[in-house]
Amino acid sequence: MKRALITGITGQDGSYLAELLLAHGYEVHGVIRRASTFNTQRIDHIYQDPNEENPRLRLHYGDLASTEWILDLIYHLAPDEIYNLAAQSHVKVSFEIPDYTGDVTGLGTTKILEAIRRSGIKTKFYQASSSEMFGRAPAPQDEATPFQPRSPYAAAKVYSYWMTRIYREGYGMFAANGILFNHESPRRGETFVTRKITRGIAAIAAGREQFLHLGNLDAQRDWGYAPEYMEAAWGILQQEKPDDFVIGIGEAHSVREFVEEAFTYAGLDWKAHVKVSERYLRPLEVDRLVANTAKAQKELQWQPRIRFADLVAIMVDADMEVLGLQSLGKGKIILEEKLGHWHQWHNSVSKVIRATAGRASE
Ligand code: NAP
Ligand code: F7E
Repeated sequence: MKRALITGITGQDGSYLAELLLAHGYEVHGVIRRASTFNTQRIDHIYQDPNEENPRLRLHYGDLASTEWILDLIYHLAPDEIYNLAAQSHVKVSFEIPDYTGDVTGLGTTKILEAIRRSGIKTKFYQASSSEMFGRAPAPQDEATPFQPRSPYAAAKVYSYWMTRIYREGYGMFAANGILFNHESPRRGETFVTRKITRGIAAIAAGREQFLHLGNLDAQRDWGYAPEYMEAAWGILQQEKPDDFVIGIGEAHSVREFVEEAFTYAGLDWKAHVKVSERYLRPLEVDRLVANTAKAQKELQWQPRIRFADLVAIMVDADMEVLGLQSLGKGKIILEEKLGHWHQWHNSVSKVIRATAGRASE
């Protein structure tokens, strides 16, 4: 049985990756942070009692801001695969806490790479790199596009990207970067724009709110569906040789288009409900990101199946259901038609959406 270690298992991606690896028969270990409030809502449905015999999911405390746990854990577990998904991942927040973001999103990666090297174990390492690294670089962006980061978050990810390559080329480690463009889902953090919009729509439909306050509506992103991006992340570590891959849809939409599509799907007029507020603008913006995924299509045989309108329907449906409203139900059908058994509405969406209801702001 293969053994994997996931940092950031409580996040959007970590929770889907854990489900995927369990479905593939892995023993999965996840790193969680000690918190005074619950931070495991996204994985509670797959939690296994550690007192049971041979649980296939096990959790360990650790924080990338410190080092004392990493070497021990990696040495004793000797996982076949390590996925480094932990990060302070919010771009706007990274302007407010730039040094912490550098510590965790940047230096955190080096701590893991160095622990792998010192432990002497043979493992495959995946680094969650980001399209934000491309920043101002003209679209479309591919593996050869030079990075022009526009935020402390992006700069920290560029550092992690290069440390991953340095350990690969310098020490012959299997260390690979997945350069993932924006990917979303009903488990997306509530302060990222897509989820903020779909939660806002549900609150308006329920009569709880009248307005949704957003920032820059002109920015364009290449938005895909998170579960199938985790299929790509897994595929990157199944290659014979470590390499770097761009993963995205290859199609850009503005925030305004997302708003229009989502409000229209819910039968609402966005112009009556959306207000633009300077509060959500950033000191620097990334205007347009579009993936060129030719390499991933050829070498990983990876193709996105969920398109823009599908993603919007899935997310609006889920947030309607979170508030106990009747959804249009297209999302469930889309998953049945396009995704595998490991990720269906009943086993992956319904079980989690209620637990992730939170508070929207940034
Ligand atoms: P997310 O939902 O924000 O999850 C981040 C995870 O990192 C959470 O499990 C969080 O734990 C953990 N974490 C944060 N600070 C930590 C620390 N100091 N020590 C240990 N763990 C810490 O992010 P995501 O959307 O799943 O993204 C996963 C990874 O891919 C991130 O590295 C992100 O930067 C990168 N990425 C994301 C996208 C995207 O569009 N989603 C695109 C490209 C790259 P808590 O639950 O305790 O907060
Ligand atoms: O912003 C604009 C905002 O915060 C998208 C992270 O997962 O993807 C994510 O970073 C766009 C930006 O994602 C609001 O200015 C307008 O142009 O959803 P976001 P992001 O910054 O693209 C990359 C690939 C990552 O790696 C990151 O970890 O939407 N926008 N109004 C807004 N954004 C937010 N958050 N809130 C607003 O009210």
